[in-house]
Amino acid sequence: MKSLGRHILVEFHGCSAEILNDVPQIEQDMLAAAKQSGATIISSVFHHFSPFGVSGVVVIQESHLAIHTWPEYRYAAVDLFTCGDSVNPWVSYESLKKAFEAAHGSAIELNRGQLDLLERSDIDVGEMRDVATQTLMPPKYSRSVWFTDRDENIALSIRHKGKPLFKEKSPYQLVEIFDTYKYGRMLTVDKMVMCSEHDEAAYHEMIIHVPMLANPDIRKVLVIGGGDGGSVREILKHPQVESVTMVEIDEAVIRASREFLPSLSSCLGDPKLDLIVGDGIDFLRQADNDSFDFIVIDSSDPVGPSAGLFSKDFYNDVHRCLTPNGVMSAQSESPRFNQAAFVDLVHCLQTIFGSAEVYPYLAFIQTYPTGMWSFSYCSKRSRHPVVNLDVEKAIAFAKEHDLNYYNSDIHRAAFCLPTFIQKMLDAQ
Ligand code: SPD
Repeated sequence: MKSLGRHILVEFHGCSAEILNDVPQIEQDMLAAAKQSGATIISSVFHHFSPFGVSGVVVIQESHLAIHTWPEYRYAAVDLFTCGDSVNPWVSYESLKKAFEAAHGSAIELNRGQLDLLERSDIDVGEMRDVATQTLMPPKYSRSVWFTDRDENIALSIRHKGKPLFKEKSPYQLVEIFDTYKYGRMLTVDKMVMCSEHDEAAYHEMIIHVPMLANPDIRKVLVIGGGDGGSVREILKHPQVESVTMVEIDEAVIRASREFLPSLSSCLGDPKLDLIVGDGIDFLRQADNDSFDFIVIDSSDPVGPSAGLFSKDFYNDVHRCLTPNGVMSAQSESPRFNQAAFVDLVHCLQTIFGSAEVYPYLAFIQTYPTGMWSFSYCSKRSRHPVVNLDVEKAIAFAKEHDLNYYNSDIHRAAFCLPTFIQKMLDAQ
């Protein structure tokens, strides 16, 4: 070799747009390309960028492989830099061209550190040896792959172990489960976080126990959405409940949760539960008047199959199907991350239930962008969510079930809205 290293600058055109936007897939392809070329992998870091694109680097003992993708142009810029004779960067080139389904690839090769221009000086930097055995330490491989839930201005990133445990494009959405370092397994749809093992309690305890402990006579419950099973699990902690009907549109969410999120889906086989795979909007349109004491809207965000769960027609049906003392709770998005969706939903509910019967409340959900999340409690006939609370009973309930987030103080405090949220709701 006449140089220290070979650097190939690569242009891939006409690639699969889907692959170029898929962080775990690209990481896997880059690692495979590095291995095939004979490289020793030291670490990898991969990020998703807004609104599309992935950037990442695989550091190898013999230098690096780096990538930046533009899925909207089906284009990837890749550079493959290897030192020494043991690694052939062109093997990586061929491997990536195939992996990205590139219609066209081109590259230029540069020699880096031309030996006839360099002057060598002998230095002793020592060797890394294990203290106890004095054997040479092999390089450690560390990786850094991130899931990012974002809009164009705000993002929340959570590090995970790479390849998703579950990945399926259902007829409605992309359903994935990632194994994260801090939050256990995490369910996402269309690249938005739905819940994670280690912080889902906040969401499910608050959407269920706030309305149920303020209304101890609830016997017939309907859940729209909620395919992971967390809401049903919490509802069934209330022994007076006689029946729960759950209508989830996406069978893939239920299947993924049953297989990979057993702590959430544990009650999906309960005899009190009637689990319907279908469209919640159609279901309520056809449901009888006054048929449920409590309706829970445990939806995903207002895009794709959930968009209709934020509409006036849908909530007119919710109101119609509640018994005279009935109540409902809905996840009503983040007042900061999804301000318009939050404000529009609260206003819509006020026109249907009456302004005095709609109570937005907050919980801190760590894995959702900004952490600040809202729910909305509505009652058909003046069932106040705090005045009606039997505090002693709430304390005993939280203790008996060893709850993680809900307690009677949180119940009351959740309805105290920061001034900026009151202002956004008051502004027309
Ligand atoms: N962006 C998060 C909104 C998700 C709300 N639903 C989560 C489903 C949990 N059962």
